[in-house]
Amino acid sequence: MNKTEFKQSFSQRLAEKFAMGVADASPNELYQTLGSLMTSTYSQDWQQTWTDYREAEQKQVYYFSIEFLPGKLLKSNLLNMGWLDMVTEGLAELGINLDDLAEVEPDMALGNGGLGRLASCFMDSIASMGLPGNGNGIRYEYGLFKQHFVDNYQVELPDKWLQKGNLWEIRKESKAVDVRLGGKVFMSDNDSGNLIPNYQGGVVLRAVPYDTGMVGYQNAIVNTMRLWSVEIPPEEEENYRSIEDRRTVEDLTSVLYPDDTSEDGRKLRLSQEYFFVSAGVQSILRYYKQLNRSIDTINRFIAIHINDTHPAMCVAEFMRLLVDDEQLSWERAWNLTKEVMSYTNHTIMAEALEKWPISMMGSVCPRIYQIIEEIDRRFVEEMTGVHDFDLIQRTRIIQDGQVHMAHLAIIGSHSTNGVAKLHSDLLKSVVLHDFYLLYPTRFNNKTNGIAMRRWSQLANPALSNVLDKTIGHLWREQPNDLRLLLNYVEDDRVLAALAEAKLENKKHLSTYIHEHCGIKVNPQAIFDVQIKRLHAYKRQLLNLLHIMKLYLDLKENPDLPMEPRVFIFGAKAAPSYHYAKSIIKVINEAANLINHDPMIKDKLKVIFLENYNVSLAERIIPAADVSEQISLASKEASGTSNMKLMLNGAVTIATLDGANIEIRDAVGEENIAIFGLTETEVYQYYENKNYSSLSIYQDSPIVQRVVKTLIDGTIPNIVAEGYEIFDSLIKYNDEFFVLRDFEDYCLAQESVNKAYQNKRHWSQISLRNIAHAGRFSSDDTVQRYAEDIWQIEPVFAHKNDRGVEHD
Ligand code: CRA
Repeated sequence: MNKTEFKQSFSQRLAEKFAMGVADASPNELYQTLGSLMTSTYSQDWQQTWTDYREAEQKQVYYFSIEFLPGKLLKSNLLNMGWLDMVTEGLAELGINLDDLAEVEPDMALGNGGLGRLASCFMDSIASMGLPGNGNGIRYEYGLFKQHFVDNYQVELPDKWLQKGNLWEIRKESKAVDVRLGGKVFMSDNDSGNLIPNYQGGVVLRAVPYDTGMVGYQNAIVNTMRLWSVEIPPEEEENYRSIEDRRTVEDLTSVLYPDDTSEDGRKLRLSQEYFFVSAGVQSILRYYKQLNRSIDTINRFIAIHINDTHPAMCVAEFMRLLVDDEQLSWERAWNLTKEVMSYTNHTIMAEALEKWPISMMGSVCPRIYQIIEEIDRRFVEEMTGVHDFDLIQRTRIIQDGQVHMAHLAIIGSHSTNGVAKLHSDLLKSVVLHDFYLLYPTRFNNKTNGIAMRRWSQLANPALSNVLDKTIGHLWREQPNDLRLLLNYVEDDRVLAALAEAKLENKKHLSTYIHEHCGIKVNPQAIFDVQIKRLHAYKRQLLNLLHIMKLYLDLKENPDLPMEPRVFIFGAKAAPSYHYAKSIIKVINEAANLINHDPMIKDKLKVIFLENYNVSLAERIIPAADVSEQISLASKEASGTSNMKLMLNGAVTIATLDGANIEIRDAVGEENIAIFGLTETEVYQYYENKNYSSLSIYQDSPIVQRVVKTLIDGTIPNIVAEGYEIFDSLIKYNDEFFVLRDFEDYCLAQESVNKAYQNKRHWSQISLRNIAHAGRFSSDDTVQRYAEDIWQIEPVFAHKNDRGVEHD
């Protein structure tokens, strides 16, 4: 389609849909029109992709994830369709600004943070690499809560993202499946002497899929993200007369659990997990059976990926279908299951390694529980005599009345990976060491990556223009080409152009900050950014304590030589995570104090932006000078905002944690500010049990002075929160070693401050960060998953030798 044709089709579609012309239409009507033009265009490719995959009978991967965080799809779909420039211009000629339409689209926020965003970056990359892959998840009626600050406290409001409909999805009634929950089950012989399950009681619910096209980057591939929604099967209607009864059903896919670490709403959460696992696995099997292939070869056509433990029941559900429905022997089914399944671990935080009480699992999905018991029994039997008793007891699935989901995922799959080198090493040496002894070859690393197109081309057009002019366009397809930028590290014009682009982005963000917080910030100041979920281990508190130090220093000496700084936070706290919410309150009160202190002028500003989400990230990241990646070493499995910020030229201040280590290796020591304990030192403290925050506090006047601001009235309105945090540091021995890393952090911050004074030098560091970011492209990450774990190939590879017999 060329621009003239586009303009024509657009106006025509608007007239058909809304019976009006451009001048009368609202941004929402224009957005709906553009969206419908896009979906009707890529639908042909979508259908063709389905057909190609089926005809090619190629192996496909199904990525099971309880979270997906795509953000907005309008611009990224336009980009991937190759329409972005044409549509931007065409609309402009019609007097429409594309950005106004993009504004209308609600963020699709069906995830909490890194885990969900990673899943969506993978969806984009899998399609863009032409790989046959599908997403499988839940269509939550409400996404992650909307965060508001009231009296500087976080308040959560429901995210009604579906209120105006969702134009990217298609409800596929014909692909619905039924899922059984609750009741009782007993096994009996059927006429042919096979064991079959008999169910008593419980409910049968309909899982209806809503498919969203995952448009590949200019390759005519459109993959599918399938999200399941619950409905009452029409034949069961009479059993659901009361509103309460209906509501219990609807609740199943109504909310995303906003807490990826705590134990709330557990039974409903478990039901959600089984619901989307069962629906997904059933539909995969139904599809496979249409191919008329022997069930014994299913492992050559299907790969199922378990993204964190939430979908771990895939193992048992797949077994159930093979054994109960397909009547395979346990041994045959088990071998197939292991070959089909693979698992990614995303955290070493113990509370996130899911465990379910056996009583609960027995009541939610009794047959699944039986199967898990049998897997567990056979595991113990197989290992007995080969490994020592204690090791077997520690690794078995059912222990102390609980089902250990990570154990199920590891035992029932052929691959377990971590998400950064350090994290994968820690899995082998500490967290999952016992399993590493049992299955050394199953463990591998796949460092996370990011969808470069969204986080550079879409989010940062100013930088993209400079890159195009400097190194040509190829980096847009091959992010490793960003390295060419290194040839310009001494080129003053390029350095100035990069600085200019950054300043432009900072001005945009300043306007947004002024509009949303009423605070004027100086775009020439250092924009220092920490954006991620609020969690104690991520140590937003460390950042705050350093800010308080700067504040006190400035109060003492208003002429202190320091580059003006704007500290920017974006973070949601889980609603039930009291401590994290107290941190938000304290940061907000400190911000209020500092921002309105006339002595401070614009040397120091603190901005906590409300409702951090993908779209806000797209605004903040291009404007960042400094990227805060300051988790306690060993705790952040990988991180991905670190990669996005680096790609946009921010300089990282980091502990040696997660993927920070790989960023350091890429850019070199001189282009990153590293501080703090190493993971080895952290573990030494654990081993020797000799960490004492109190002695650090007592020995360091600076630490004392800063920590006291929490309780001495320096920061107003935080009596309860101040004490809570003070106690966490002093009375409860500072779980995440904030005080231990404090002084080193201040030194690193001071080095950043110094470096910024020399603008040319700063731009050089920034340039080197951009130049080395290419290695964190999720295109490469999914390629490694495809080769090492899933054994899938691009459909083109097959198309080329179509006709050659394969099996
Ligand atoms: N919270 C890790 O903590 C990691 C992402 C994606 C996390 C991050 O360091 O980058 O996963 N873990 O791999 C997680 O969700 C349940 O565990 C995260 O997003």
